[in-house]
Amino acid sequence: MGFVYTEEQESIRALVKEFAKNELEPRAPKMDQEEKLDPEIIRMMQEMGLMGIGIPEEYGGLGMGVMEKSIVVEELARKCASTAELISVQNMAYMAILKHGSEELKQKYLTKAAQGAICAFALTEPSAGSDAANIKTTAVVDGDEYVINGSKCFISNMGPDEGDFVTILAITDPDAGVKGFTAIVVDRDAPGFSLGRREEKMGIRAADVSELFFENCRVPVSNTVGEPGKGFNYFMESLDGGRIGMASQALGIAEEALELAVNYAKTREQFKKPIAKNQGLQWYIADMATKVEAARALIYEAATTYDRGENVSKIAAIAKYYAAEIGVQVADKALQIHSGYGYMRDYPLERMYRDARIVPIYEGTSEVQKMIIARETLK
Ligand code: COS
Repeated sequence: MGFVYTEEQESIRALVKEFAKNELEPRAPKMDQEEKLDPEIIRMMQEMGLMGIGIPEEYGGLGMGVMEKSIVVEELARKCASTAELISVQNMAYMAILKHGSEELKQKYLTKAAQGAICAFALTEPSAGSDAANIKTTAVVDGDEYVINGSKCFISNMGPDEGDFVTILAITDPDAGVKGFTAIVVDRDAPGFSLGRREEKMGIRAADVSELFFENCRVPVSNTVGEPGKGFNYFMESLDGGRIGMASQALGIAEEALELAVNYAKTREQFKKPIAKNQGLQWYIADMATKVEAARALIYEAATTYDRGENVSKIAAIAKYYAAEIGVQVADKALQIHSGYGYMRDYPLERMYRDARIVPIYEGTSEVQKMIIARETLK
């Protein structure tokens, strides 16, 4: 499809495509099996500036927009969805600080992230999954510190070796509902903060996802992001942008799956002809190609809308919902076309199929996206 990408967008795509081909593709199967990202990969991405794609240059970042972030995530996801996830979450997790944080917070945390510190975003709790407003974690002011108690679960970018700081959502005024929630930055070494178990997952196995515990955890009040009581809005706003990154992750998987399926269908012979000569299989390919193009168009629309500074709640939810669903469908059909080979670990499709399956779940399930789309459409 004929999108007009800027020179900067073309060049970041070329750079990341080459990195993904040369460095990620050969390492991805081992990282999946060992359930760990190669530290060398993280180091290389830090050097390329990918930890701070959206961070302004004055804080040491690349100063790019969501469109560029989408391109980076898409290209990484073609070869390793766990790596794409790290970058997608990283470049969403600092957004509340960037948009609403004090100059002191920006100097401290944006500079760190741009230099390669891994950051996370902690909303989910055992009682607050889709119902994000049902959090229980509290933060009580004691002098110039917060005393935080509670727990978070399924937190990406936090693991035994990863995760330098995390922006959490906590209740600071229990009588004010969502207007009593505050966003607070917690350093990994904050007293009273600890990591629970690292989750064992179906897919994106190399990506860290962990439980977080706060037991009388002490954090300076100056780590408040923006205004107390506005945290829920900041988190929802960050998720709007984050969902475009997750949609790009699904798109990257789908694009790669389609390419693998096409190559295989043209070369695999059965009944004395390439299987691509069968009309039934051609119709699979036609559906896959249509879905990939439609997802790309939605993501492009969402990302450019975001970068123009307009409200993206609806278009981001549409892009995430659609791309997440077709990511699974396209990976599934590509696996079917590869048949027995697709099911074997020698080929990347079984990993891609497992990796694609998370996207309709995290950063808001497909059902939550539909709630948002319906609410916005019925307004
Ligand atoms: N941007 C900014 N503010 C937003 C917003 C957005 N996208 N969406 C909602 N808000 C604000 C509302 O404007 C409202 O504030 P005001 O009262 O000041 O107007 C406040 O937040 C409450 O909004 P709402 O009543 O819509 O909240 P709900 O509890 O009904 O929650 C959904 C709605 C479903 C959208 C929310 O719970 C959600 O996104 N859930 C999924 C969570 C998720 O994605 N989890 C994944 C975790 S990260 S892996």
